[in-house]
Amino acid sequence: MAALWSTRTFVSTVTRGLRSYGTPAVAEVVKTDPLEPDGPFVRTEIPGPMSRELIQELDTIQNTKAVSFFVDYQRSQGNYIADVDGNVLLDLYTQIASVPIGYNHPRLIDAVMKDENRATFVNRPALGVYPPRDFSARLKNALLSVAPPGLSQVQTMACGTCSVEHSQKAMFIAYQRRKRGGRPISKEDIQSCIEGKAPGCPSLSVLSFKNGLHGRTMGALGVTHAKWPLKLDFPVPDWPYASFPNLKYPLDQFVRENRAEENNCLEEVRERIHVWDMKDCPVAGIIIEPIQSEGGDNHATPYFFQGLQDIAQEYGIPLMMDEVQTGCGSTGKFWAHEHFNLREAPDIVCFSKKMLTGGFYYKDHLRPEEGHRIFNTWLGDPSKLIFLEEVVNLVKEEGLLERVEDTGSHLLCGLYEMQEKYPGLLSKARGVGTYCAIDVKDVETRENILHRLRQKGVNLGACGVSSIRFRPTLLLRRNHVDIFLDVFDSVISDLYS
Ligand code: PSZ
Repeated sequence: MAALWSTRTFVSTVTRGLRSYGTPAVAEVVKTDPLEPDGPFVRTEIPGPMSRELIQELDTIQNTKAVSFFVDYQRSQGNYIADVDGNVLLDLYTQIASVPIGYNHPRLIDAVMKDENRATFVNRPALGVYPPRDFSARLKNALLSVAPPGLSQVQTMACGTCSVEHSQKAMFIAYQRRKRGGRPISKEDIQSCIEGKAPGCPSLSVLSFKNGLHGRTMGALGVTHAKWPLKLDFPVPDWPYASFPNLKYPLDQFVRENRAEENNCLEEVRERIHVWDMKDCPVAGIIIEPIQSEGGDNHATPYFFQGLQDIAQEYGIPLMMDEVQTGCGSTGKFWAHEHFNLREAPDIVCFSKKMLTGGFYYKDHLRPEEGHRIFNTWLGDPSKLIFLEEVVNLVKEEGLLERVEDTGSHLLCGLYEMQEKYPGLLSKARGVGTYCAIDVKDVETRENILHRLRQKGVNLGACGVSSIRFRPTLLLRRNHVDIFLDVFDSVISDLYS
């Protein structure tokens, strides 16, 4: 039985340098992390017996329908996730895109062990009221040292949704402040807002894009237009959304068609702004993902984003880039919007996931004047800044952005070869850095492929209608990609025959 599930053979093929996807395979496994295993190891079905037992137990307490398998985090290392049944999988999905430098990275373990960090781990402050002495230094070292060019204000938050929600509030506050034109907040404003009525609670909206996902709280759901389980049964605000460009890939082969599509979408943005203005629910800001992620890894070109910034500026409203999933290096630039050559920085950039803390960078004009306006109890967690500082230092010291670019081009070449080899089944290989995806002919086949990949020691995720998406750590190397491509080829060839 064990032999049936074992994938060790793939590793030896790779290390002998027998395969080549576009570029020569490495002769030896280059170890990113000395503790990382040489390859996946599968000894049971996944989820295995222990996972199934734990799922059953948990199911008596909460709904477990989304659980894949139970994890042994102690034994997970680098790019490999270990489950409770003794299986070790190459993890190309990494906790829904949120592990920057692998499991149990020695630098993070060292940070936990340091005496001087103990108080930060043990005491969780209400950061807006009782910040620790080193808080500004930590913000500077961790967050501002990688701030998107042109943004120097930052607010931490607990998670991605929370960051989006509070960014929207920053936009609404700025919008109303401008509308008041210097007039102080009135008694009527204060009275009416407590009752949830105008003028204190104005009718305002945020424009977003079809298939976008920005989070699950009510304001974030107002700009989220993907996957029904997020929205069904909730009284979500009725805000405008425009179509996100539906481009043909590879982008450089369909420039003319794609330009026309992007122009149509930009026109739709203008039209939507106008319609909501007529409805007396003016658009106070625009939110967009640089690569639409949950919605299917949909890309748009710099032309589109530049055009969107022009529209935002024309209407005098902020443009907010949701980099919760794209941020922190996996596109080969620290922020995905840096690929767009925008005339100036977006007004707001939200982050979370690989950044380990949630939050948002913003321009000065979005800074609230009063205290307690963008506020909650914790406002994040400074212990996450300790980890982020290590991540940021590693990115710089080890040139991880260059590595992502190199590994990513190798991965994309491999995906192009696979779609050529299996036409009708695989299509639309696309990506920037290691932020890659490929489409499968239908959703059932996609689920089947993901299941079989897992049984052979590769953990991957889905997005959109029938796409597979890659969200590895920043430490992934070509030899990991080769391991994946071998497994992928064997899974697909089984299905194709
Ligand atoms: O089902 C879900 O709630 C999921 S699955 C993946 C996500 C959410 N991604 C989170 C996300 C994101 O991708 C973007 C672009 N913006 C905001 C969010 C929300 O972040 P969290 O989940 O940290 O609240």
